[in-house]
Amino acid sequence: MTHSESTMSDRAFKALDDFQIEIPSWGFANTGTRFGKFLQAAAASTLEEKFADAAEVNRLTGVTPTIALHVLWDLPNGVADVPELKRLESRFGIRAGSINPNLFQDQQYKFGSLCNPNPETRRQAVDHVLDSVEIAKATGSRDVSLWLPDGSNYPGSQSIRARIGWLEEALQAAHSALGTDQRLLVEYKPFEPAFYHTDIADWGMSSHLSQAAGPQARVLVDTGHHYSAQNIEQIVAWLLHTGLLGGFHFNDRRYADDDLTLGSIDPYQIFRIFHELQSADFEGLPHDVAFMIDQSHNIKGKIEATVQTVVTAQELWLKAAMVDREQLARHQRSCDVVAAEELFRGAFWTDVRPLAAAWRIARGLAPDPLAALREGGYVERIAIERGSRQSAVSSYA
Ligand code: RM4
Ligand code: MN
Ligand code: MN
Repeated sequence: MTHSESTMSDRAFKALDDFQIEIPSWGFANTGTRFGKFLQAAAASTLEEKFADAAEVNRLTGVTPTIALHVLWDLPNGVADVPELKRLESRFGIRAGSINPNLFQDQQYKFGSLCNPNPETRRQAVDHVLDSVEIAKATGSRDVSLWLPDGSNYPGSQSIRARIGWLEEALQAAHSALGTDQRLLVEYKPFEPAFYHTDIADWGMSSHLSQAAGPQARVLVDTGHHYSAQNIEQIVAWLLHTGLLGGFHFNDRRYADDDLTLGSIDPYQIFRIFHELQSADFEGLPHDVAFMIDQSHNIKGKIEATVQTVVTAQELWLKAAMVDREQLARHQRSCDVVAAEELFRGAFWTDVRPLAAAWRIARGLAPDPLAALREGGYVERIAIERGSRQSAVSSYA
């Protein structure tokens, strides 16, 4: 190995040692579109099955020790379900990750949850968030990750400003229930399910609401929750600068909130986001960002899709680690546009897969997790075990 090759592999190993990502329980369940669901024999319908699947992904990749949970899909009895969850944690070696309230499926939320004009409905929604904070305390989860469907469909049908006030009050109430180590993550989304105005539509609104809620609130960036032309890495840079970046929901999209596999449509986008994060690390800018996946595997096999996502995330993280940031800073200072751009593009085009495979072998993992999944027979086994019952588990669509 030449000197530069060994520097490259040291850098790659360090980058991969630092990288972990949380996988969503709902990525293993049957989900669909608003037109219907296609059921898969191997889909998980119980919390136990979701933990088993998460453990298989972690066995193959070694970088997914936590699973994100949606309260009503995974812990419908609230804190009373936590002892069972603890048993699953020790049995499968997977921990509960972020706790996600469900403020979007019950009938009373037709006109909104935390922003509903009916004070009784707002109270119920706040209570659900407070229950979620309690669950997170009981599971030892740091992050309560909040996404609301709230908004309106027709101009003039709601007071946009009144709803801002209700939201501030609700988030302050949630924040004041947090333990000292916990955080409230505030997710934004431009539209859907509301199609005229959405109460938390962009990062500016999330930033304001996080600051109004309190010092432990942060913004959550879901990569699919932007208009096509938006420069997401610039939003990330601003949130790093203001200290408000709390976490990501990674996925990909071609049109809107498509929840497709990370990097499947535009891998360069994720590379550019990872570059912003790693350049903040390089410059010593403090930040604490949770990496989470938020995808819906409607067409692909669920475990296959999750493994593919994790491997893609590692590859793109590794490509971003290939940027020579000292050299890039020199090109930026001298405004050498083409040299800077070529250095940046060159990192993106580096084939990092051999480095990722070498890292896996060194860590006692299979060099190709997707191939190992196929060879291991796990999916075939659970398809036989689970396939006989097509129970309707609750999940979106
Ligand atoms: C939303 C949003 C949330 C996710 C729900 C299921 O579009 O992305 O993060 O929890 O979907
Ligand atoms: Mn999301
Ligand atoms: Mn979404």
